[in-house]
Amino acid sequence: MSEYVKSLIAQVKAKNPSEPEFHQAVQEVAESLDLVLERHPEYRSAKILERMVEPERVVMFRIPWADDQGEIHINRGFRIQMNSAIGPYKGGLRFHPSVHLGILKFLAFEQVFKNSLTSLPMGGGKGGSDFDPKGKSDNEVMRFCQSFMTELFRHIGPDIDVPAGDIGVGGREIGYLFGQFKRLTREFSGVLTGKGINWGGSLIRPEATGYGVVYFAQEMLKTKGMSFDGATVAVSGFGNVAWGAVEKVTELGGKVITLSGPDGFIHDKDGISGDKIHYMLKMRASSRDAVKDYSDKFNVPFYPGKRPWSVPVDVALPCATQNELDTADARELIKNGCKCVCEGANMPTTLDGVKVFLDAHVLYSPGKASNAGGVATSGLEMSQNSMRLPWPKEEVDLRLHQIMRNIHTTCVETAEKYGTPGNYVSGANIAGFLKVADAMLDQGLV
Ligand code: NDP
Ligand code: 2IT
Repeated sequence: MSEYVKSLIAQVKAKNPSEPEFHQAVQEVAESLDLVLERHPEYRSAKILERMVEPERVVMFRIPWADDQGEIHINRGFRIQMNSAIGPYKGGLRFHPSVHLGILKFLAFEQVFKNSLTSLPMGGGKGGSDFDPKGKSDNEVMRFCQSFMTELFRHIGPDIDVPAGDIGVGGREIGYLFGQFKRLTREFSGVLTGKGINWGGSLIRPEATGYGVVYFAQEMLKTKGMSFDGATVAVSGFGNVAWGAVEKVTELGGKVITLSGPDGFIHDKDGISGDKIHYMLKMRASSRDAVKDYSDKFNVPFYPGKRPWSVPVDVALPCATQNELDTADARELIKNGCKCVCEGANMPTTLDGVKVFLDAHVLYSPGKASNAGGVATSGLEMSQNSMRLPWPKEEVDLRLHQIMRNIHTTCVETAEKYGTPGNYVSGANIAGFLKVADAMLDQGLV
């Protein structure tokens, strides 16, 4: 690592204390950029990276709401408008008790590079709240979403900033948020993505992140003459991303044998297919947030408090949350013969875990490349909204598939060009960076 990058990381840590996830995300990107910054002194002299680690704008606000008993609660809301060099800010909203400024800054930072990789005109942003949707009634969720939007609406717009879902924010929440935005602004626009199909949403958006992960993994496997046909697959999580991934793996002839939740993981040797995939949606909608329900229903082993990475598989798809796969997990996967790790979640592998995969030369892709199908399809939803013309399912899926293939090619070619063949981390970081950096140079000191 160059002295320049070392000192940049040190500055970020000093200036943003108590934000370890943000430090982690910046470090991963900055370490990949050494050679780029050496070859292009203009980025250094224009302080492009120093600008990129500072959000263009952060909005933080109070969200008061009343529960079904009339008791008043106060949550905290955020929107990080990270970078608008290549398009309006774009990125999801996360509702989870662990949300704080640092988590959303890490996600917004990742989003900038991810959105750049999609080749669509989208800048990077992220937002959310420390609200815990677990165990809340429908009416409570609605009142919370309305209160959240009552402040957020003044900061977003279809050409300004377009939020979407993430952990804890799915179709139901997007509906309540959209309703309140429309009421406050008297405007029916594509201000959010992940909308319902009857009111501006895109077909395939719910499946898109998971499908995209599998399309990307398919391309990775192809480089080694492998495929999903007959492969065993470990998936973590059981939310939106995991669900789409399980469905697509199964369609391609693979067998998903694990799912996980905050309570532990299940091991279904027969594979998660048919009605079992549908049951994942029921589990998520129950707002119990427990994967044990699957083992009770289908009578398969449940391992409380454990992660799924000890089960021997050909492919691992981490689809739950950040830092859910550490060094020991990475070593265990490799020892058991895993050949490909393709991230569905954002930053699910720790920095040291990533090094284990890279040193072992297993196929490994960072989330910002392999989970870009979700936001890419959000971008396609924005296009359809602007045209006021919905596309059929086949067209959206075709475009999604093409975008994932292109991202794969971009990562492979960029890694090669910058002397790190086969390294998807440097390929994704460098390619994502270059497009945004050049746009920033073009637009002057802003
Ligand atoms: P969901 O809310 O549908 O599912 C995520 C769930 O995973 C949370 O409810 C959380 O439960 C649970 N979880 C937390 N820790 C663990 C763990 N260690 N093991 C298993 N499950 C755990 O979210 P999504 O499926 O939308 O998102 C999953 C990941 O994918 C996130 O990293 C997200 O940022 C990323 N992503 C999502 C996209 C999208 O379009 N939705 C697009 C691209 C990336 P608990 O609340 O109890 O902690
Ligand atoms: O992390 C992500 O890319 C998302 N949560 C999706 C963002 C979006 O705008 O669709």
